[in-house]
Amino acid sequence: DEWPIGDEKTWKTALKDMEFDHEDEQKVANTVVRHVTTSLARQAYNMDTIAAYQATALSVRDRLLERWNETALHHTKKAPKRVYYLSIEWLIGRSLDNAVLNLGLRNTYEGATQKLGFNFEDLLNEERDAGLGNGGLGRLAACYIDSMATLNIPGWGYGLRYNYGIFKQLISNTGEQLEAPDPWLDRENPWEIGRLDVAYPIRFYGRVESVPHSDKAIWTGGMECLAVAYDTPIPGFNTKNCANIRLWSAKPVQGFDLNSFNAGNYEASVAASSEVENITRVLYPNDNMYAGKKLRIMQQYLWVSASLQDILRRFTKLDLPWTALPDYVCIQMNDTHPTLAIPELMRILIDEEELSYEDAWKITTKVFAYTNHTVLPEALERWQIDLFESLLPRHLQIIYRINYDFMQAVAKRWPGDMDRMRRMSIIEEGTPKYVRMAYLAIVGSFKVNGVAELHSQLLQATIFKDFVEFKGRDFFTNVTNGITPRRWLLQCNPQLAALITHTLGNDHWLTHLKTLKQLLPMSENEEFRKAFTSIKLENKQRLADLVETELGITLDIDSIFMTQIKRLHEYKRQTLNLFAVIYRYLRIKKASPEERKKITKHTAIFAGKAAPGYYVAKLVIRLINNVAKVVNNDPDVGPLLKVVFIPDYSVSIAEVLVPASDVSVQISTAGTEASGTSNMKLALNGALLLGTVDGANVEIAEDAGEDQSFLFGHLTEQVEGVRFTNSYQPTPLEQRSAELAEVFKAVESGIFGEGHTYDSLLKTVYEHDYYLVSNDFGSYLAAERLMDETYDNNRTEWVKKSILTAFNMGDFSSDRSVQDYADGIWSVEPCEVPNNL
Ligand code: T68
Repeated sequence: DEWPIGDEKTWKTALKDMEFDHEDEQKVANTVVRHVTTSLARQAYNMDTIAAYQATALSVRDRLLERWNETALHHTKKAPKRVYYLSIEWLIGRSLDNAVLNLGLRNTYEGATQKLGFNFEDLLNEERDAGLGNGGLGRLAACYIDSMATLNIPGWGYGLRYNYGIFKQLISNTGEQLEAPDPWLDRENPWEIGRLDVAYPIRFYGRVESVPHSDKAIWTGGMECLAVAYDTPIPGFNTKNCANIRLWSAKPVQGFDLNSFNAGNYEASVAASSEVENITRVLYPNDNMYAGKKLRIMQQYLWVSASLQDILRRFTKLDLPWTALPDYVCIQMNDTHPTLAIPELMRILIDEEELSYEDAWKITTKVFAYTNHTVLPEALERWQIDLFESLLPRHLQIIYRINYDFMQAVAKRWPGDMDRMRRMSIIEEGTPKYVRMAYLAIVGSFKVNGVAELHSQLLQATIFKDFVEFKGRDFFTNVTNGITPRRWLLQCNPQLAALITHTLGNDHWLTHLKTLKQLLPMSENEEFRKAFTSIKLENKQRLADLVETELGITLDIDSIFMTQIKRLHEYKRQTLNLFAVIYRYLRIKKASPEERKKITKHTAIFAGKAAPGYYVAKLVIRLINNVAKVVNNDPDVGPLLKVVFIPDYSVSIAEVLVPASDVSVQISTAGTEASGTSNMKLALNGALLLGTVDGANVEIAEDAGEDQSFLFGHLTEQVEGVRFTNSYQPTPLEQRSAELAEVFKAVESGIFGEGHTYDSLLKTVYEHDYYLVSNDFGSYLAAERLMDETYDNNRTEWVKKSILTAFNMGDFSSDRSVQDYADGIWSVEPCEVPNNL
């Protein structure tokens, strides 16, 4: 009301000057040049491509911040219910292209920078990926925040600002993965705003004193540090709304060590505590594998404590009773990594806000929802009690109390059922004892979901079965994952996006992906098929160029580009694909020149990182690279088969691979892949699915139409039995698969390098074969044969399948997923920033 302070005319003129005409290339150029001379402190004529990128990014950031501010102001005024997405990983990749596309300023910026003498593509390629994630889980968070902004849902993401993101993958001369640090912040990051004034104290260790006649306790001593906020604005598409990812960085509390001052030890009192700064130093490079490291739990606590303090500070400004918290705040937990938020909210409400335990619990259990991303037992988080007790003594007390009450309730439902109590306890008994984070997440949440239909059913039938009986069916739900069509079609495949927009007559499909269905009849239109095909070929050529310059391998763009891009993991079975490649190679070698003419041309494309400590996964990378060396240089093979391992897989590399693929290889053992999301990206860009009946493949194949996909392999309900047989009544490999036995002999003979190198990899299949590689090998080869026939005999049919696949993917937009969360879990409404603010 007191605005403006000072002279009104001066204010208005200043604000007017900031106004921005979307078509005005000159004005955009001015802002870019101004950033070169001011923000970058360089002479304008001294502007190289890096400087041009940075200045352009800063100019775009200004546009984002205007929207960010307007959104914040509007949301403060309207006070809607907000959702907070807590994810320990945010795999956002590059931001410049995405930002200008979402802002509707792509052409203006391209034109302006061109007039300044730069090629916009070159500028885009100067940007480093923000690689603050391992794989699907981190990328999912990035797609969801894009959709939340686009749907005008009031929401923020919270995460950690790692100084080093996922490691850079190098491949040695022997084909092995090497890991180098990713110093992504070495160049200044134009997409973040450090908010050094937004900082919260975080405590570790220390002691707890109880307060008589109350639930309250006092936690003191130990080590204190600060969590400092860094914001990354996330623009919605075709809306003014702008979301935010707030990342925390650990910082020592300085200048308060009065003891050191008094002792005259000034230097020690200002020395940075390296233990504290290590907390947010590096992203843990494991996916689907629990490691149990102390620094990791410290990361988790710093992150959830700072996020909660921030969320509650915002809520307290509304001046409402604590019982209103669930009407204004919903916290979605991306996996169990933020589960400490449950005892942390309890601690704050009880110890600091002086609520009773019961009142605090009533509130807490209405705030949280939990998304599970895996059924693999080795991936479930369980923290050792002693570690927990020393770091977070008060939280352990609270967890014991939560578990006590919970066990009482279980005992009441099933009197005397001690085995059930043992199974369901949040505390796993034994030496040592553990805290089971998934169970804590379930007990403290109001809703739990899986990430694809099959996965959600499996959760309820297996690892959470007891909890379904306790909580009832409605407590568990499914939200199938999705991907943002802005990045994964408009941005990575602009030609196809343009064809779609042109054919439909508008770009409504970018926010209503199901309208792609209207294009299904175009599969019968020859002219459309031609256009569609030539776009695929252009994208394949772009990838071929990259492979030629980076790896010196020449690809034939008339071959089938088969793509398997994901983390290396035994359950994902890159081996199945690779062994089939070797089998194909052996077949080519044996074939006569006449027979060779009949062999379908394949390009096998692999990319992905292995966790640095995952020996078998790293052996797979080594074998892929050594097979590639032999196959690509064998004159008998020529263009019939090429094998490519693209090093250092990242979001920006995915943006090249996805639109260039003909076949999407999704071949995890049935029942192991929770959902998958590369399957969605590839399908949306017209790749046919070669996959197992697993994760979201099921829904993709169903929507694409069963004829469009090549499914194979044992089904989930068969896996356990086969696995048992493999383990306890093993038969020789030749009997399980003669073809695979032949492949193994070739590997052992040393044609891909010293035979014994791969012993421990082959052994996993010879013995136990937990993931059914040998059992599914035959049907995988059969699926490939069917695929080859279609490609060779009826290319028109192939293109039709590709079109039908792409345009049936409307349900896999992250807009649909986020809307499902908003309606079914969060109960939040859109709160759109008016256009004429
Ligand atoms: C993936 N999980 C699932 N985990 O494997 C995939 N894990 O099926 C699913 O599509 C995707 O999540 C999204 O729901 C992961 O990516 C991790 O990266 C991870 C990271 C840290 C700890 C455990």
